[in-house]
Amino acid sequence: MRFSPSNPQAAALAAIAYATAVTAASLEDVCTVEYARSHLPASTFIQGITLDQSSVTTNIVKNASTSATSTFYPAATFSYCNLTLAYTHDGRDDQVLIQYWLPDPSKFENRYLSTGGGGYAIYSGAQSLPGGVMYGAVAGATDGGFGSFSTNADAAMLLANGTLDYETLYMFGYKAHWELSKIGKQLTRNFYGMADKTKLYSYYQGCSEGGREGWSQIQRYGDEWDGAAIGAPAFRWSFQQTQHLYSNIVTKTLGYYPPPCEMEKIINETISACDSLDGLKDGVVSRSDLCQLHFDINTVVGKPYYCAASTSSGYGKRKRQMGASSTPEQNGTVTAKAVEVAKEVIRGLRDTKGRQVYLSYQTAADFDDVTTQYNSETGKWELEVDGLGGEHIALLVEKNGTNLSNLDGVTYDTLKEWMISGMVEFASTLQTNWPDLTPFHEAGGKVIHFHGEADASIPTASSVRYWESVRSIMYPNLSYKEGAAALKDWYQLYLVPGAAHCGTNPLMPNGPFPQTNLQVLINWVEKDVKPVTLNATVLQGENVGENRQICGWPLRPKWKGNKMECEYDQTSIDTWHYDFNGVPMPVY
Ligand SMILES: *[C@@H]1O[C@H](CO)[C@@H](O)[C@H](O)[C@H]1NC(C)=O
Ligand SMILES: *[C@@H]1O[C@H](CO)[C@@H](O)[C@H](O)[C@H]1NC(C)=O
Ligand SMILES: *[C@@H]1O[C@H](CO)[C@@H](O)[C@H](O)[C@H]1NC(C)=O
Ligand SMILES: *[C@@H]1O[C@H](CO)[C@@H](O)[C@H](O)[C@H]1NC(C)=O
Ligand SMILES: *[C@@H]1O[C@H](CO)[C@@H](O)[C@H](O)[C@H]1NC(C)=O
Ligand SMILES: *[C@@H]1O[C@H](CO)[C@@H](O)[C@H](O)[C@H]1NC(C)=O
Ligand SMILES: *[C@@H]1O[C@H](CO)[C@@H](O)[C@H](O)[C@H]1NC(C)=O
Ligand SMILES: *[C@@H]1O[C@H](CO)[C@@H](O)[C@H](O)[C@H]1NC(C)=O
Ligand SMILES: *[C@@H]1O[C@H](CO)[C@@H](O)[C@H](O)[C@H]1NC(C)=O
Ligand SMILES: [Ca+2]
Repeated sequence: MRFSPSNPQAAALAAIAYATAVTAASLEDVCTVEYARSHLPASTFIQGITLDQSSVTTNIVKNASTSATSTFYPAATFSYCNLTLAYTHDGRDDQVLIQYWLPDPSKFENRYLSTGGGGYAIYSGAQSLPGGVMYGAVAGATDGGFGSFSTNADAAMLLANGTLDYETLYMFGYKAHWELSKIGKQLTRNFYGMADKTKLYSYYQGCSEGGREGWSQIQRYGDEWDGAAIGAPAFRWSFQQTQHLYSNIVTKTLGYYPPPCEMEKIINETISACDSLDGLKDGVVSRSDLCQLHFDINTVVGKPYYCAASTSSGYGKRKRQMGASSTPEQNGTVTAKAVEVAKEVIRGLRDTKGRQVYLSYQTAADFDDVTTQYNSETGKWELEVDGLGGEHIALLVEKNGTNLSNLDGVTYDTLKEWMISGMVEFASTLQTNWPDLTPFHEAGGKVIHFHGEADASIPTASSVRYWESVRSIMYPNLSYKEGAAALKDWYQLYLVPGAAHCGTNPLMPNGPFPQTNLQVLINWVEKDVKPVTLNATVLQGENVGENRQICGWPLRPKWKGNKMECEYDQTSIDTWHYDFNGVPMPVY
């Protein structure tokens, strides 16, 4: 974990010599293979790694632009140098590819940003990188050593049936990101000729698996980061991935496989009924807690639903699995059984003794994991194995494939066993819920952590639980309110009203999304502008472009005469907390 520049004195002298020259240089001057090679960190500056000087590629991209309705950054136009290179781990015949987008020297603002992936990807295409470059940051991404930028970790995870590739597991878990940022920061210093004493601000931005990757760094390498904007992290891995199968087991246990349209109707009715509980009738359930406390889903029984036949991959279909997605016309009335499925899913996994094992989605979130599949031969809706949940079991638990063909014999107790055994097995790699952030805090780090309140893929309460774990571990002697206030100085959690998984929600188009997180974070880190509410924007629908503010947890939004207040409501807060009395260990 140590490194030393090969010749720090020479580097410092050189830095001074060309510091002024570089900021005056054009992209054309610096975006060449020769310039890049001669400004790489020393090839062995990280113990155990050798940079491959001959692998460097560069190309200039001029006037790239982003749209005003992008999720993670606003509209901007910028030019950059796209630099790629490879390195190997000594003693291993591997190759890791890394990619950096370096802003025009005149636009560089002494910032570095690492970006992450989603699902089993450590790199989800170039969509994360603009967020750095537009703010004068060098933005980096890695392929994790999985084979190429378009190869995900799952494709490299299994060497043979029964044998995981543990290097891949650790690279995906946290190593690849540490290497990416170490190399990226030194490259940035060299490339722009920064003097050693000049501060290089280091940031992370990512959502979902990318959010887990971010926490993997903050938890382990606290002093490497000045700030992180992290959305809906896929952490507490073995619980999170296994819980994707919980909804399937609910339908199996109750013996009822609802047509997707029936579940969609339940959501639509829930949204209509709960919209106004937050004090503002805008089509957005900004208080899923009040919805849970005051809305009786049984009232939906008997309501007619209708969905036309469809062959497209529209709402209500499995979005993350391959294959045909045609559904027949669905016409009926909501059954008591479907409502039972909905209630059981929202309650979260309990074992057969009735003890709580894990948490679940918020009321008014889509029932994505419930999705059944239509059997055109029998004309019936049947059990479908959730893709992400099945993949975790097949790949990392059974270690012999990437999907699970069926859920025969699987019960609530099986899910519990998978969650707990995975907590042990992946504690040092994927679990990523270490709650002591002292090194990060002591180094002055800041986190903006956000999570859509209607997330249908990673339960919103999962983020609340982690925040609560950090609060109780780091401020054990403070009251809840005092601990929350202390945490707010450096770790802020925001639940985004109506938002889906790492994005906007078509069912609640008037909800806000915190598009400018990186700017807000930069202002906090570099100018000490501590957010009170989180800046957000409506990104779709009739109010597109309008500014909104999001309340910081544990405060909750409540409109009084069209004015939003952030209120403290203990009864609502309590609905977010679960007592996992079915798990014999603390689950952070
Ligand atoms: C980029 O935009 C600038 C400013 O609008 C313009 O002068 C320049 O010609 C553009 N370059 C390219 C390659 O499009
Ligand atoms: C960056 O460079 C890599 C390697 O040459 C290339 O595959 C990729 O398409 C480039 N990206 C852009 C945006 O130019
Ligand atoms: C594992 O076993 C399955 C079923 O026999 C087989 O289809 C698959 O190719 C094997 N995978 C590997 C990586 O050996
Ligand atoms: C639910 O609401 C959406 C959007 O408001 C609508 O498109 C959809 O048809 C509704 N679904 C059902 C089953 O009523
Ligand atoms: C749905 O079924 C009801 C009852 O059978 C029928 O009256 C109605 O016309 C059907 N609606 C559609 C759009 O098919
Ligand atoms: C994978 O392993 C599990 C547990 O050992 C076994 O039950 C299952 O049949 C195996 N599947 C394949 C495709 O080999
Ligand atoms: C499971 O994986 C196998 C091999 O990759 C593939 O042929 C099959 O279609 C997959 N099944 C599902 C349900 O995705
Ligand atoms: C909490 O209080 C106990 C007892 O006074 C003390 O030993 C401990 O160091 C305190 N912990 C922190 C984190 O301040
Ligand atoms: C806040 O968001 C608005 C758009 O909703 C944007 O114009 C403004 O620049 C943002 N503020 C910051 C600090 O990013
Ligand atoms: Ca509302």
